[in-house]
Amino acid sequence: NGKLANGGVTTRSTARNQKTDYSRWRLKDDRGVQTWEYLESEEEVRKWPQSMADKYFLGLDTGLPDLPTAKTPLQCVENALSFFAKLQLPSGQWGCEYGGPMFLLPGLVVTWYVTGTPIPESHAIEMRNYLFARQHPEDGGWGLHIEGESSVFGCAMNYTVLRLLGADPEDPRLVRARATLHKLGGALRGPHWTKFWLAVLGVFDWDVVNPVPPELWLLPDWVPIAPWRWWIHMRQVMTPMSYVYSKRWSLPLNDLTRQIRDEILVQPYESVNWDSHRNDISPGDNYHPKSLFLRILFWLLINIWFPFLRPASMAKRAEDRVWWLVCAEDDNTDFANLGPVNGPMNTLVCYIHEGPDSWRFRKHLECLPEFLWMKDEGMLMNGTNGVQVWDTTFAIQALYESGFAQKEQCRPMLIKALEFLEDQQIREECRDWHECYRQQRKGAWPFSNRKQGYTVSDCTAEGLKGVILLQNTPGYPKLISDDRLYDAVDVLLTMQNSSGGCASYEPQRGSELLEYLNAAEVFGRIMVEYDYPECTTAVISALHMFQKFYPDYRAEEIKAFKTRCLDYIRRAQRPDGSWEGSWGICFTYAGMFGMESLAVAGENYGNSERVRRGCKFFLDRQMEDGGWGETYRSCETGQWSQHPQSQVVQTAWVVIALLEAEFPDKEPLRRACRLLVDRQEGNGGWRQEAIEGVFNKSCMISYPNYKFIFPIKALGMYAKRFGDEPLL
Ligand code: LAN
Repeated sequence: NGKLANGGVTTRSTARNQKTDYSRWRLKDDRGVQTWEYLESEEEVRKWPQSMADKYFLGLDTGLPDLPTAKTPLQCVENALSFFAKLQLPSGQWGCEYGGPMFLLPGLVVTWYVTGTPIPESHAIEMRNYLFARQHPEDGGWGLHIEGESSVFGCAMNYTVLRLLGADPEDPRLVRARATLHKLGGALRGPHWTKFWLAVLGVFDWDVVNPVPPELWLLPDWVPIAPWRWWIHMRQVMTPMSYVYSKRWSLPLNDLTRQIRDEILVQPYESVNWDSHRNDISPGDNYHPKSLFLRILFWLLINIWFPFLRPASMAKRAEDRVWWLVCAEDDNTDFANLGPVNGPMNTLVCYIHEGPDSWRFRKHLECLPEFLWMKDEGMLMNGTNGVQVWDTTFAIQALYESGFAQKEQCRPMLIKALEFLEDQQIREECRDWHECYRQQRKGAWPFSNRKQGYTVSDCTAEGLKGVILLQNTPGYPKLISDDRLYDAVDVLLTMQNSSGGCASYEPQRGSELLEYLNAAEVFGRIMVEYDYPECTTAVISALHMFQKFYPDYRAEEIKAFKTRCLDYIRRAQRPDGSWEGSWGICFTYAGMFGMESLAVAGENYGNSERVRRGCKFFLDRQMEDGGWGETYRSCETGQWSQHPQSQVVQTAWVVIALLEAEFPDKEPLRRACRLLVDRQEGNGGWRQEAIEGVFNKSCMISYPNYKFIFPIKALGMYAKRFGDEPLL
């Protein structure tokens, strides 16, 4: 029946080098809800032909003809468009892969496994293929993200996943991965999340897991460490995790999990003193070492609170409260959940609390595949349930800036994109939004889709910009009423921190000292919201654009809001002229936003020393070939780290920054644009280069559409400024 039997059956000979039939994969796009389907019957294959986008994502021949080589910037944009237009998905959006992190698939596969969920064979095969394809050639291991050095987190979790998916421990690729894991000290030296998932799987004893007490959710709101003040991703992960921790729930041991124990530990299971390894972590995994304060707190919880003081009634109350919060999250996201970590965890909680046949658990199982993505290398887990709204509104803006939104040829495509944004705007508040501490969201745009339903400051801002631009261009329908735009502005006006900057999902709710409670070890700056130059810029530029068309709506508040934002942006600029990015790599990304903010304030190269400093920062780093290249190390260290190769995406970011700055000298810009044109492929696309995005300082994440969107925007802006002359 096409299903892989669960329960530790290792299909030794079959697990090697299998591949599914790539001509059977289809991306289903149901109003921005994306799933990859594997068609089992010939009949289905005939009825549902593969699109050019499917083929492109799967690395199949797209049969696209070679285009005439571009000489001018707009010819290059024209070529790019003929390619990019074919990637538009049926609902009008430009979703794509969102891989990079290597710690997401394990949560899903462990959850499937421990709940006895059958894993479709097509998926198991391609997940194995992806993990094999992403083994580092030097040592056979995996890191925190695809470009990161092998770590215990990456090796222990992905090795375990391969075993759960039926891979043979004697397969030479597993033998190598195991050797690397052992060299790093074995799975016991993994971070908290490794220990948590392995305890759930029954491979580790719960004594090795640092405590996650659900009682935290019984603290009154005024307490400075109360979880409602934490960054949304941390509290939505900590919530289901605390439930499982409190129950100390584990899968009963079976043959496979017994074998995994032997394979990932460097000493016999029976000889392990679990408690002594709670804080044991390999140096390469320990990006953010735990504070002494946190280690003392853990000691007190383990040795005093849990064994002697914790009343059973309180445990019950805490678990009940957490269960209520889990249900609220599920209801408010229609089971999509905030992200790929809490999605599987909430699934597990529903399974534990309500059982395998419960409605809630079943609903989760239906939604989990929305995190999966299929590509030429196999199947991976995306960083969110997609990038739909975000990439679509950026695409709209790029086409607008390059003058193409105004042309007849692009109108049908962009009307579809506008319809998508119309459909995805969030129209109502959450249920019990105050009780579950959610941010105001009516009128907001999310990052992925409306179903997920979380407002993000810059997603709302960029969404608003995309809509305003198109709705005020002749030939476009007005799909979103003024009232709905006002709703979006109302949301934006709730998003400012007291410092003046804007954060991501909510304004900062707790002190940055909460970072002393950061127990995840592998990430930095995760406990509370911060000011981000990227988010702040998106919000001011959106409000600025809004005011051009709607000068009367909340005018005074918007003006004051913008002033505070700009003060923050100016303060955030470093003495060398740069801004440090948080969501893209790194100084090139944030510099583009910083310059855009200053342009909103009317500052340019001619009148502002800040802008000149910003330009100098970039000009000092322009490479021989005219491009820019920065590695992800910049994000980890906060210092510029030069990439040996220039990068198309970063070069486009800098071109945009310099054009925002009204940098007067054409030559450096011409050379940079020349590089963008030279790197264009015959079919109008660009090749994937180094990874583009980041989160939490240490984990990189891919934005594959950026290689189309930003060159289009940069070249279009260049042509507007200097004319569409050949770039020679
Ligand atoms: C994202 C993706 C989008 C990103 C931008 C909109 C680009 C940014 O400007 C604001 C923050 C936001 C919304 C963001 C926050 C953190 C996310 C959700 C991610 C980087 C994608 C994956 C990441 C999430 C935390 C991954 C799960 C990992 C955990 C540590 C819980």
